[in-house]
Amino acid sequence: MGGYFSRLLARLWGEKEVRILILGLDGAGKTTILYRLQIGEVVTTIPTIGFNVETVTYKNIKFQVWDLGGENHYSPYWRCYYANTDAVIYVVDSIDRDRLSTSKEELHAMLDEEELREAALLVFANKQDMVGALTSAEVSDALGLSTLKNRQWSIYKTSAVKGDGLTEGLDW
Ligand SMILES: Nc1nc2c(ncn2[C@@H]2O[C@H](COP(=O)(O)OP(=O)(O)O)[C@@H](O)[C@H]2O)c(=O)[nH]1
Ligand SMILES: [Mg+2]
Repeated sequence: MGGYFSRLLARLWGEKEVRILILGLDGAGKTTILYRLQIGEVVTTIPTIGFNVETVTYKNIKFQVWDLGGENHYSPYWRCYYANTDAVIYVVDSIDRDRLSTSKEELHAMLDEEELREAALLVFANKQDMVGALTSAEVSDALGLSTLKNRQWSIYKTSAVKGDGLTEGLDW
């Protein structure tokens, strides 16, 4: 799969740095996705501001991952990372019905940030390999995606452990 992503990402090559954030509640599958992409070494740093950021850099493309919600609730420090973001990949645990409303709140609070006004939104309705996973339409409803204004967005169902749907989403 690494080869496929390499070719896909080659289309984004250029002088300009491309920044993609992978966000979502803890346990959604973000770290699994980052490793699944197999595009480079994952570097974990804990900045002085106190939360874990995982970074993979591939040519001029930088993926950065951290958890929303929990102790990080609406952290003002996230803003340091929002500037010049081209796209946000928002990962949702499609089996975790109890936390979908929290996930929705965090998503909308994040998108309200001025620095992310131009960023495209790709939602991964993850863990589709599990019995009882909500469909992408159900996840979309739960997150209120149809209410988003002036936002380029799309949702894909994925299984990070199987690697399903990731390429389709990134292709978008
Ligand atoms: N069944 C299943 N489990 C997954 C999937 N993606 C992640 N997981 C599991 O969910 C747990 C949390 O994943 P992780 O990537 O650490 O989530 P993060 O907190 O968002 O980084 C781990 O035990 C993963 O193996 C998936 O698509 N299907
Ligand atoms: Mg993680």
